Amino acid sequence: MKKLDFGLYVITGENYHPGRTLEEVMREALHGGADIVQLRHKTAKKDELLEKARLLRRLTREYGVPFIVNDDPELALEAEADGVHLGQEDGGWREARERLGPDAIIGISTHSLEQALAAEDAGADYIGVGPVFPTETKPGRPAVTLEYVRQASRHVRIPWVAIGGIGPHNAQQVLGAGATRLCAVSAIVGSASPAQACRELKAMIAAARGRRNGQAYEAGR
Ligand code: 3NM
Repeated sequence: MKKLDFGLYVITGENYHPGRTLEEVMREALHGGADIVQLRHKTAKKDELLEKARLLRRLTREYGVPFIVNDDPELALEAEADGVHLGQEDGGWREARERLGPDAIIGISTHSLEQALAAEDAGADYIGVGPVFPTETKPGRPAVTLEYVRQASRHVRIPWVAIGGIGPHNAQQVLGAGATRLCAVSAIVGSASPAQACRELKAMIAAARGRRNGQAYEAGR
């Protein structure tokens, strides 16, 4: 059984803080505590993607965290990634599992509880729940609001991560709605200090988990 034990999920995106490189921002993010990393670069061509994937594979190995590739099971294989993340439009979940094998991590984006339950049935290892807030990183996709986060916290049994417009300024609301894992792109890679942004989010996740365990403990007495 795969153990997916992450709190903070960082996706590369394409818009780093001015003057910064992918390697710099992701090294900082890892240094600041990113627990899992995904390469998502919608405009890069195949060789450029492979080069970025190899760089991230090297960095994530150095820090001992899983590395996921967006959309492309073949690229995941070629770059020796730990898995692939697929959107609703990408479909091909079963094909990805067949291609990558039982040990690969397969994540699926979901935008409703119905999609979440279908992804669970399809054998996803984790799902994304979002976009919680409107975000320019995924334009045109309406926000699912905190309501879907609340539903996920009640009904989803596999690991799920809240995503979309989340940063240190609003993470508390998302954690308050029941999330225990957060994913961010712009709040981290667009920050002047990705390491600091990660540390802040990790501290908030840890505090929320602590409160929850405390409550469960008290409720159980
Ligand atoms: N997927 P930011 S929202 C890549 O809801 C992505 O499935 C989403 O970027 C989903 O942290 C999103 O900059 C963008 O808002 C997240």
